[in-house]
Amino acid sequence: MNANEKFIAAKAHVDEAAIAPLPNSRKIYVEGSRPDIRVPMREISQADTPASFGAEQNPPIFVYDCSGPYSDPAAKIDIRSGLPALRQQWIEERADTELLPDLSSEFGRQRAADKSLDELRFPGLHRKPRRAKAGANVSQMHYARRGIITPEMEYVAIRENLNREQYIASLRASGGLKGQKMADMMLRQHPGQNFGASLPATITPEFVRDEIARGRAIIPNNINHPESEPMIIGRNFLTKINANIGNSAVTSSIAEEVDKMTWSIRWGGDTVMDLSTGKNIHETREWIIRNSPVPIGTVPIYQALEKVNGKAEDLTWEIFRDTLIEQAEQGVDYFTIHAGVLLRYVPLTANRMTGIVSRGGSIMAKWCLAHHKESFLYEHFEDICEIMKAYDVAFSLGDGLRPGSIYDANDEAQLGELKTLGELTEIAWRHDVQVMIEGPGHVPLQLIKENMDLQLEWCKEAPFYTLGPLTTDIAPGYDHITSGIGAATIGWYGTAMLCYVTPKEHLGLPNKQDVKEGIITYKLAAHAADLAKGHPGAQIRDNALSKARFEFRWEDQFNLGLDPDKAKEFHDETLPKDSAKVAHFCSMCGPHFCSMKITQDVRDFAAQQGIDEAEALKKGMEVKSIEFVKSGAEVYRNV
Ligand code: IRN
Repeated sequence: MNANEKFIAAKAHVDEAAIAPLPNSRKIYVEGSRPDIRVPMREISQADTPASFGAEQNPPIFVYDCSGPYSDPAAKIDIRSGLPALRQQWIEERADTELLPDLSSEFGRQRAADKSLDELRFPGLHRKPRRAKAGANVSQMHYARRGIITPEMEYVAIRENLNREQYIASLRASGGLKGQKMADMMLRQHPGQNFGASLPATITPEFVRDEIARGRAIIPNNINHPESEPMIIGRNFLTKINANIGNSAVTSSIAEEVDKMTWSIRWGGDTVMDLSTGKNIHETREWIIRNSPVPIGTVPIYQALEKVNGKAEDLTWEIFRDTLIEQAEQGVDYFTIHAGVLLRYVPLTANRMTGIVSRGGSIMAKWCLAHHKESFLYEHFEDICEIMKAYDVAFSLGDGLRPGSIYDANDEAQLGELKTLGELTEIAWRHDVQVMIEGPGHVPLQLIKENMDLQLEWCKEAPFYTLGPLTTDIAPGYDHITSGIGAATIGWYGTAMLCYVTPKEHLGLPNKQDVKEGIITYKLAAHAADLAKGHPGAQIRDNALSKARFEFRWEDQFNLGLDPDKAKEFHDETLPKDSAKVAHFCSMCGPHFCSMKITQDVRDFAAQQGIDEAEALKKGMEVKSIEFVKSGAEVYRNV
């Protein structure tokens, strides 16, 4: 049996590694104004501070949790039936949608009728597709502009606050020896420099509504994906990350793609894009959406191209439109649409080092040149808006002309397209359709700010969603890092969502390990941006981890990190014994050179002598220097 056949045979299978609880973590839910608004968070508990550091209680830390029911031991997961339809009630209550008797896309109907596909088909409860009633607009932007705060908006407001009030309360209540002082220390945050963003101390549902109404944030949640837990993308909120998965003609199966989705959200993927271009795209997507608690994005032109056997010039508006409807009725939450690749921009790429590197962009450029006509995506943009608002699919306006090398960064083709994306944003907003804008690509550090500033100006602050950018081209195999640097920088300047890049970028289809590596790299880039912007509460986790590190609470240091498994594995490589988990040193500096241990000695010394820390430091340093000279090369033998 190949991997796909095994999966189809088992069907209930979820990769154990993707659902095992993270250490010392518990899933909690914060209830909103009604009992069915239950916002998930991960609570990480900590050990008490050892007596030598003052024997305090350390309160639990709450972190954002994208993993959905997979990390809830009380949830019964069977991927054959899909996840519970969390938002169904909210959608129905609005009474502005209707169930369709059948799929309305031609292709969807054909696939449904094809008996030979039965084995591959998602077997769970068949959801009839839903669409807006005639004349209705079901986008969150439409509700927001009419002053309505939806349950989705309240949900994301609670989610963005990371339960900060509860955290502060538990911190104060925990008392400990230093009580109030510890609370203040844990909460102290640097003000950050936020380049024009306006971050409120507490995110309220009203603030969320306002940001969506003015187009500065989006909640991607198609009415046909009621399984999704609402999340928000906008520069006045936590920076989000997207993970790309999907098969190619060369490799991977439905099983592997569902596994990659659950794996991505375990490590913190806020959204997942299914970029499948291989076999059974329709069925693969159905399995992914029905089992995904995070929004799913796609690039519909990829599937449209499959339908015309890979011949870009054979694409038509009708085939594309049918594909949009097919995917909207399955529940795709946002579509990448490369409508800014205009005929007149294509010649501007002739003198580039790396031409057009976007898959969608190159397909559209080829079509425009073959027909010598303006792109049908551009010409039919208002028709596309009509489809988007009938299901609440958000636009992710594609950057088909993004630079694919440092040499091409911020050139005329790229910036011409960006301007057009700004014009299209205004058209979409006239239809109350949610929009984000895709960005590059490859950009050296010194050009990143200019790129961000132009996007804010031309696209009227619609959320920017960038692929990195890679800040140098010289490290194939390490492009998660070359791009993570750019991602943190552009995130700080105001990008709302960062599309991950894995170590396999430019080299091959990522496997599960690459997916994890890419996600962790992007989580840290996003968090670095949140710290720099001064997002309220972002620093709490840093403070907690640093305190654990200083107090040699090794297990807490691992558990509070983005990748507890790797931290523990690295530590245990040289000091595997349990006794090392309370030791006041690690194998990096050994027992005599640990700066944290020395600082603590200095503080104790100061307390004993009744002198201040600065004086003690001076004295302590003298003592240490004598110790240093005496111990010399002996040190490492003691480790
Ligand atoms: C994000 C920002 N710019 C591009 N992206 C993502 O790149 C896009 O959302 C999609 O997931 C991926 C490939 O897009 P192209 O190559 O078709 O443009």
